[in-house]
Amino acid sequence: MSSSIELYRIKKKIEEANNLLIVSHHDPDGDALGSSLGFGLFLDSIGKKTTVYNRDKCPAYLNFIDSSGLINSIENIPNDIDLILLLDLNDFERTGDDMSIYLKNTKLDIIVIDHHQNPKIKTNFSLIETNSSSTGILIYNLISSFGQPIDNLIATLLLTTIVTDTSSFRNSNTNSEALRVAAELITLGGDMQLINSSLMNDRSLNKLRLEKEILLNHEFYSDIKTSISFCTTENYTSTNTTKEESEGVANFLLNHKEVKIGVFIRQISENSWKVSMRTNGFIDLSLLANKFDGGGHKNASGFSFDGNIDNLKKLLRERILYEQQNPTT
Ligand SMILES: [Mn+2]
Repeated sequence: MSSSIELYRIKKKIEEANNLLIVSHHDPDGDALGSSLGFGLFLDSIGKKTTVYNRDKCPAYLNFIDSSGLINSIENIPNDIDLILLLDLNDFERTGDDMSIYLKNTKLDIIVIDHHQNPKIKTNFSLIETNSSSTGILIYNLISSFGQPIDNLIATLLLTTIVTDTSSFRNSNTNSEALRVAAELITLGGDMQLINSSLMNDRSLNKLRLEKEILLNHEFYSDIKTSISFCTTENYTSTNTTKEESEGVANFLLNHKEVKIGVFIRQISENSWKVSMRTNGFIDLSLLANKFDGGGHKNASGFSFDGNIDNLKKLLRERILYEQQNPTT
């Protein structure tokens, strides 16, 4: 089905609903929060009741976003919800355990609006554009179809989705649509200055200390053009930092010209790790992540791993070498 028909069906479905629940993925980024809070504000402005849920709170680097209306517990979801929207995800598991159970048990219709590959949710209402730089762009198209004005708050939230998901227009997913929509959002009052200054001035000395630890753990494998670094729970504790302060390490590793794949591994608990991978078109990282039961995009993906980190690095290196020697076209 063409996306304009999908968009029309979804718009109609939303018009018929009164009390909507918007959910995005846990550990939210600028796209998850900008899309859900931006669309929530828009729905409020056209007279709907809206509840915006995320398992986790707004991270410090996005604290220019007003997330005071966000709920983090499924107990606070109103009983009279009549439609559910899932944004920037396509797998119930990405919402967290509680919400995942809630979604599996609900009889309500579910709309999915997303730009990730390998959709896992079966629904009659989905708007999925893997070429779109952010979910916020799809939300922008959807809001535009209502023919209602977009105010400067909504414009800033939607602009945030593009700036963060393209790493300030530097990732290879930056296309003409991203630049056009960003320009239109700035015309509508989107505050690029606010977004840029918040994203760039979030550095603390503790973060610098954490980065030192992460760089001490850094290794470059020239045969697979891959930089791998990791951060232990001890590194976070000793520098008085949290996982938020290590956001973007995989991208940072990619900033070096010999590096084609940046891998950042974060320790969750003794034998549990979270892996983030970034590239700019070198190999398809979504396929690589799938091999480890993870997911994501071609250029940005991740997975969780239980076991020893040396074993994890060994498996990763073998798999990356295999993918490089057997590229899937
Ligand atoms: Mn996204």
